[in-house]
Amino acid sequence: ELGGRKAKVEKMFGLMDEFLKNDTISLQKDILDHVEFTVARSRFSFDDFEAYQALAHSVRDRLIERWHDTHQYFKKKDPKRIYFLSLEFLMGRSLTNSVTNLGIQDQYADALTQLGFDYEVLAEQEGDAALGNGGLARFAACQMDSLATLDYPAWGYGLRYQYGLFRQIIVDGFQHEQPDFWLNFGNPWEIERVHVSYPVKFYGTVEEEVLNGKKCKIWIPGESVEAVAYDNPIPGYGTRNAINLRLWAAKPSDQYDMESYTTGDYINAIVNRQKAETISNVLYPDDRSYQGKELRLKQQYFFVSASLQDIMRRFKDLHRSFDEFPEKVALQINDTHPSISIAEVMRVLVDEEHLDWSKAWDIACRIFSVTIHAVQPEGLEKIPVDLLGSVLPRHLEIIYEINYRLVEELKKSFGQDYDKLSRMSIIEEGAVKSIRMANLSLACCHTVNGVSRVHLETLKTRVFKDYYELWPQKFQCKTNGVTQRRWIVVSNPSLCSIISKWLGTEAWIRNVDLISGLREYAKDPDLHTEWKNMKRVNKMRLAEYIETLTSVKVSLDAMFNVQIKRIHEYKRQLLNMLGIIHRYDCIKNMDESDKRRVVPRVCIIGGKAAPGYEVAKKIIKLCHAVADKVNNDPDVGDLLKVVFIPDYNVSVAELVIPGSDLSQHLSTAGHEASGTGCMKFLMNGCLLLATADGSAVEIAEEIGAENMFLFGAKVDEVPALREKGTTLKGSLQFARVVRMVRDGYFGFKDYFKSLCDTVEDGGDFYLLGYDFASYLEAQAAADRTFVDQEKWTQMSILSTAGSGKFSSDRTIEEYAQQSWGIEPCKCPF
Ligand code: GPV
Repeated sequence: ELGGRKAKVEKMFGLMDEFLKNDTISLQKDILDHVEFTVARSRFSFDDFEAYQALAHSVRDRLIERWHDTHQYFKKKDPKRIYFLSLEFLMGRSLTNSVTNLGIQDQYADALTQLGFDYEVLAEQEGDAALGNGGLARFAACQMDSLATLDYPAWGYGLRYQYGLFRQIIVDGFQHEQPDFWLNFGNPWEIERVHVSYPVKFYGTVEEEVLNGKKCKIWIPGESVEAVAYDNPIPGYGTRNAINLRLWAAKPSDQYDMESYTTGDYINAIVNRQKAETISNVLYPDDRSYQGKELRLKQQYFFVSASLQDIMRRFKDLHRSFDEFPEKVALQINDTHPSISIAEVMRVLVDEEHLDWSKAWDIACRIFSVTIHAVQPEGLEKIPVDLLGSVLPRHLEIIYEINYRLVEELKKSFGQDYDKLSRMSIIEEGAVKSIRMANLSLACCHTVNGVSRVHLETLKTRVFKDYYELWPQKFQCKTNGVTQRRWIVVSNPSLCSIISKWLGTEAWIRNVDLISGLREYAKDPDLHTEWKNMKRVNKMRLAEYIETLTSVKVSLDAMFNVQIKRIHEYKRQLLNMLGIIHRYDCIKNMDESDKRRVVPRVCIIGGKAAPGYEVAKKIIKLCHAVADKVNNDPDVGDLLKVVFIPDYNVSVAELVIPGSDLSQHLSTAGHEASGTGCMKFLMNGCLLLATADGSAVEIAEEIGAENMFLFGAKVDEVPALREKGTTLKGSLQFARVVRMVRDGYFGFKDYFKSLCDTVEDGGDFYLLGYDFASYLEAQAAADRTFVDQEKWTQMSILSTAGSGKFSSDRTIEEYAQQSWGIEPCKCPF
């Protein structure tokens, strides 16, 4: 029997190439089949969206083929696997990325042209998968691409939200949020796995039981919800490997409410059952603020519990004893959001597998590593004890036990230093007694990763100082990266061709270090010509997009100056706005001959404000108010345009970044853990105007500080500057522009008052006033350079050439070697 099955498997592998051909005719046939049988339209009449759906399904088939092969192979080899747990993944669109990674872009483009369709137009039909907020979530997506491309045996686990990040619409310059019901028209990129489902329990009580003469605890849960798997294949580039991103959706379970069915309240019983689905309904749209909400905790535990059941089932299929668990399993927790998994692993090992506590703890400590993305101690997640005790009573007990043992151990090192012990404790005493999820992670994880060198320093010296002194070896720097597949190959095909042509190879797409080979040609006039043409075409595309969305016409000769990211006070979009106002004010006071020396600028801003974040929303309104005034002022003309791009998301970024000349990264030093947007701009040859914060410090090392525009207070100057507080005076220029806003020069005087207050009157926590002069100087330097197009182009080439370090491939290699201890497992077919 076994021999028979083996022969069958061999036969299947042998037939592999027989399936799904990629020549033009086969692709056309597949697309038309999907038009008829999947989309159920007649092949004689279907529109662009239906064509996109059919196209997507034909790509999906090819993904599934590789994905099956990869998992069959992983199963055969049984390597140590990395499981990447994240509450957020910002995948964006899948079509072009998948086709590119499968390596059949030209074939598809031909096939579609012959059918009378345009590949690019169809690609535009796809909506974004926006199951995340910002950098943290997009970074998770980039890491998945690198894990697949580098052939690592990896799984991603997350939540399948029905509603992704809200859509931003702008009405009279104000942000409004609309639900993103992204699944309305179906999602061809996921595979519903009705048979892969697990019960997830909540509430209830903990009871004591005697088992084999030993006392043990058992959890009698009060509610059960079913987690159903939805699989999203992630193809690698230049490999047959395709890994899996498994997202869980909540469905009602038929356990536990049988009672109501028999008592006759049939309708209510069904309505109540349906409430289970709310767990995976909606993504929390607040970047980095923790409010101790029950639903949020349930989301975290729901996806963690389902994922761990899945991981343990897979492990038990092949292994008998949990002794081998750490040799086969690495669990990465993305920020503290999934850290309840530590308590869950302990619960399963101790309560269900009946391991000794110390044995179980030893296993837990060998499998977990965590990456922290926060900078501020106040930004760390805390869960009120009462809440945790009600939703997960057994987990609360387990956390108390972990903490008890932790504190006993800490006493050995620190004696009776109670201040220290209480800082390091997992339990925070106080008005609201809470669980510090970061401390739970620190106590257990073998590795605690920072996302840039500056960030790791902050973790060591400020945020987790006590823990660093105790366990310095746990702390590691893994500077973030982004995938050049999406951020160059897919979103900037002309740049991609230029790089391949000048390097004489496409190998940089998998081995991005080669990109430094461009340095040699940084002064080559032929390369300059190609480079400038590429930029011009990308700017043209962006200009069209801007005009369609905002009706503002922009000049392609202007410098496109861009700031796109979530709106936050620390990211200082307000500094950008005040700089724009200053520029406007200068132009207004110029005579015609002065004006001729002004470098024309298009200032592009995009980003979402968390729905409850008032200051951020006022900044968005200020952008619009300033834009209204400036764009309609005949004194200004093309010298200055201000554009707010609504509903910023991944696919908007793919369009905007390649068309930018200058990008701005203005966080007050010490506040941006890393920043990853800057890396995408860097790869695309956009110059950076930035503070020496997060990864910008490392970018300056790679490309040379002279090739970017750095400004502002340094990380180690900030605390002292803050101390000085009220005595710190911003420049006269700063006072003047803030006054313009206060006086209602842009209207909405009362509305903007509190916004102005945040940077004046002794406030100005983020030091806008202090940094203003140096910001203007950096902007002036950018102007001077832009006039010298040769110099600018050279800096632009050197930016791309120096971007190699900032590939997520490098980041993932570091994680694989330093944190996870995993090896590639490349599907040979
Ligand atoms: I904490 N980040 C985020 O997007 N959301 C969060 O809740 C938190 C951090 C970001 C950081 O702000 C960026 O500096 C960083 O580049 C990114 O996470 C990825 O590490």
